[in-house]
Amino acid sequence: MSNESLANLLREERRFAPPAGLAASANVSGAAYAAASGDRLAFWAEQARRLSWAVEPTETLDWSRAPFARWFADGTLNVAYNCVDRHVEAGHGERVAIHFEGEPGDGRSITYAELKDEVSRAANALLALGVGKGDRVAVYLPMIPEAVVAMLACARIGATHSVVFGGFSADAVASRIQDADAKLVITADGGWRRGKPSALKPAIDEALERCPGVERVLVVRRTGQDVAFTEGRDVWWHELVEQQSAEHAPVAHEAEHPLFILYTSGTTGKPKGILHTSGGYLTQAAYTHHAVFDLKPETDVYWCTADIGWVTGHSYIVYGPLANGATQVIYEGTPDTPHQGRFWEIVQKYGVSILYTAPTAIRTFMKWGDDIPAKFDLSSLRVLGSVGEPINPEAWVWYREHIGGSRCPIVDTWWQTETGAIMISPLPGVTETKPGSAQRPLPGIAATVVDDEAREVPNGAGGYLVLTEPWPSMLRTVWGDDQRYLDTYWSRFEGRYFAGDGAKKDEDGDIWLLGRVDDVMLVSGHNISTTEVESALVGHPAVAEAAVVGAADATTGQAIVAFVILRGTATDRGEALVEDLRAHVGRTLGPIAKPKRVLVVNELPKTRSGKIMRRLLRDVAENREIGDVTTLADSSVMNLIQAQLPSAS
Ligand code: 6R9
Repeated sequence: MSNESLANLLREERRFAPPAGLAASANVSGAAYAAASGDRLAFWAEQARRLSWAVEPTETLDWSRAPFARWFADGTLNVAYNCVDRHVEAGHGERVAIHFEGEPGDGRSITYAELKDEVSRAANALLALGVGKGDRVAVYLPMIPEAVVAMLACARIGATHSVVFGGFSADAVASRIQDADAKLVITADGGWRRGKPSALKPAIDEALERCPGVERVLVVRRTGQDVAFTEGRDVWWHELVEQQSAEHAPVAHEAEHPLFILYTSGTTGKPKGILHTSGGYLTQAAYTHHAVFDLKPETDVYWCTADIGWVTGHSYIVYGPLANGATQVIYEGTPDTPHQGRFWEIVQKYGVSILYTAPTAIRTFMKWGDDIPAKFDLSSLRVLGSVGEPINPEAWVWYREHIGGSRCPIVDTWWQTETGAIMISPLPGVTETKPGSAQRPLPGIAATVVDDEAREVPNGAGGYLVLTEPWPSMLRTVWGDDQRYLDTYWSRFEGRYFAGDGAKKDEDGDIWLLGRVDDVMLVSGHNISTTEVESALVGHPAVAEAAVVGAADATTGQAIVAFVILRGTATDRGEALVEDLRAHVGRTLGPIAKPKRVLVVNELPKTRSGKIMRRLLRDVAENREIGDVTTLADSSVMNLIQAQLPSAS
């Protein structure tokens, strides 16, 4: 990727200062940057003190076997104690930890005292099933409180959890169970999605035909569907867990004890089991949740809409918020059930003050129309977050105006399963925000943009995003495959972690993410970022969502093909609009970025965490057979898209 080709194609001049009130009482001020860069390790040692340690660490970082890191290695702690018990001991037992909202409209509120009892019972149940420290437990559950309880129960006894998306197939679950060599699976009969019970247990039954290492299956009853039960193997959660004692004394584990494995799909090959450990991970999850969302645990109601099967659910539903004693909402279902205002109804009902969601959701809400959120009282909101993909400036501005009432700061948070916690983001009381930019590495984090030869690019230029110093919540390895850890993350640029994302620095040195480098297009010798062309398209009033890919082209090497979803309000949907969109991109970014083809579709292929799978669109654009669709949220989408297209050109 050459420097000039990624340089400032898109000009975004809008700026938003932090609200004065928030700035005056923010958890973290601008002074944190200087304090942390003065002595990064001392900064993290101080952040580690937010946690309760059984043995306080005296070492901060051991980097002697770089890039294999050890953080706080001589300390010991219990992660579940930090997330639950200590809040009860501090007198906050009556505070609500979780407001659970089921999709059918059922729900319950669980206090920290109740959560402590439930986690203790579940920990005792795991022990009764023969699970112990160091064993792996696979969790395949819908978005229900038992998912949180199951993860914390594992953490409490030192078992390592591996959560698998409830939407994944039996094949995907089987390969993950085998790779982690899990002994126990925790699942449910099913969960509610789009008004219907969707089954989970049959996928486990099928997967386990290939997983002889699994001894027991613990099954939560959620939907009441009929399920097959294997005698001697399967046991109901409500029968086993409910009969356990609510007393369980937490034992401290080493800071580097494996807390969880989480598989990233990757584009090719076998999924990678990303390994996270305890003390460093929890330190950074807790610190970033405190700093980036400005959480005030006594008054805020926090809601992260991610699925527990995604890293965002791990760090910003379970570990970060609970370590900080937050009150949060957990919602089981989809945003359009039973109506397209469900999210806003939930914000109004619980008085949500901090909302963390994904650009894909925001663009969907834009498509549904401004009038839907306008029907609800969203005045409780004070901080808005975004994660998962670059957020297009128009979607950012829409989020600010229509959800945030033009008063809430937006934090666009860049991070990865591998980084464990947020790395680059504005701070809501400090940063003057720019729509579409994640802006600046957080205090204690070192990131930059380099060119092909690993040289740091000057302001105004683009290249590859790298992390230049180790951080507490970094992955420790790829489970069972140290070589793959080295090859994937540490071999492209010596001594630097390569994130796989393209990025540019603007004139102020702020970072703009440009999408995965695998997705960058090469048109007549120019590198063009998918993100920038998509943002230009979403900047047109008729467009709600866009995905662009480079398709092989005899003349230009690759040609830009754009798939667009129109807003509900768009009236013209024909040839004239397509021409207008091409011209609009040409005007915004320059003629080189003009899509050769623009195809209007109703759906885009996305993973369950909301990322567009451009690889599949490339298959369509190049008239190839569609590749592996197993990680799609809805695998029928590709058929729909193909049926909608004009016969291949
Ligand atoms: C947390 C999460 C990681 C990849 C990452 C990047 C993209 C995430 C982003 C973003 C631009 C943001 N990504 N947040 N791109 N701006 N704010 O999403 O983890 O599922 O492992 O994905 O997501 O491409 O490399 P994960």
